Amino acid sequence: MNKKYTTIDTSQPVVMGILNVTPDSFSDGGKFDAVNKAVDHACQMNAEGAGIIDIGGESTRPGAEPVSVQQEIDRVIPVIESLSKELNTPISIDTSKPEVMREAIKAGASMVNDVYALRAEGAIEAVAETAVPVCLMHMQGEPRTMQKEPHYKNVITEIKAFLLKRTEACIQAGIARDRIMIDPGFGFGKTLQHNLLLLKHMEALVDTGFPVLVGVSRKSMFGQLLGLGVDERLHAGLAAATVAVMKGARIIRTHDIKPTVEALKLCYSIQSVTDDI
Ligand code: YH5
Repeated sequence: MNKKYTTIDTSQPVVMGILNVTPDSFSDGGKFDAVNKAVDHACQMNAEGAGIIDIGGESTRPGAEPVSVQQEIDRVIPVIESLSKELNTPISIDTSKPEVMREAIKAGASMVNDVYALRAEGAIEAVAETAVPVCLMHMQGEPRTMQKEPHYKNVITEIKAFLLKRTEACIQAGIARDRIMIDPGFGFGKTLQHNLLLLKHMEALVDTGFPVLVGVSRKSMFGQLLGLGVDERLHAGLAAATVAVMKGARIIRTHDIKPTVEALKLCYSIQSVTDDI
């Protein structure tokens, strides 16, 4: 088996571009059209400075219904095959299913992004068999019902403990420590207050030493806070991403590449400017 080590360079903050290949996103002109549109969108995100392209074929939005393994494979694999020929940018597969992880990596994906933190049966093994990095995300409950009544005694310590437990399980299974990233999972079983606390106390996750990935782009926390529709949340999302990165988060998952690249360049410039006094 090819165990070529793939790593994501997080020495500078990285933008991860979201590429949804669910039928509602790219389907008006049939299957080939859908693949072409997805590939074009990824190329544009790459040109705007995305360092990772995150491809997902399963909607994990609150209230979404599950899809089958075959449906997910049919949606994502043609896009990954085509993109991995066209781009050098790392491709991440956003899935919880071990079969999809395996097929995606075979097709050229070089990272796994799992909102279930590899808790599905066989998922840890699927990643351990390969050499790709993985992002472990926290979620309370499951997508269909998670926003009904999110509850924590202490949102920060509980999420940190969950993520550390998952990193330990991964390391036990043979996934090297330096292949693991963590993510508090904004909006996944969290109220507005929980999401704000996670931003306020981002350092607690950064302190674990694992690179922290943050996904706030267009999420409903901004709708709740500001009364804005999904297309009106760019500025708040940039502010939240900026706060997260200034507190040490390293990867921002977003729909809006160019503005996020610009904001993160500012963050990195502030973090790395030398004091001459
Ligand atoms: C994440 O945070 N999120 S899918 C609801 C929205 C807007 C966007 C309009 N996958 C994350 O992006 N993976 C998703 O309201 C993720 N971290 C990681 N690692 C949800 C999403 C969204 C949901």
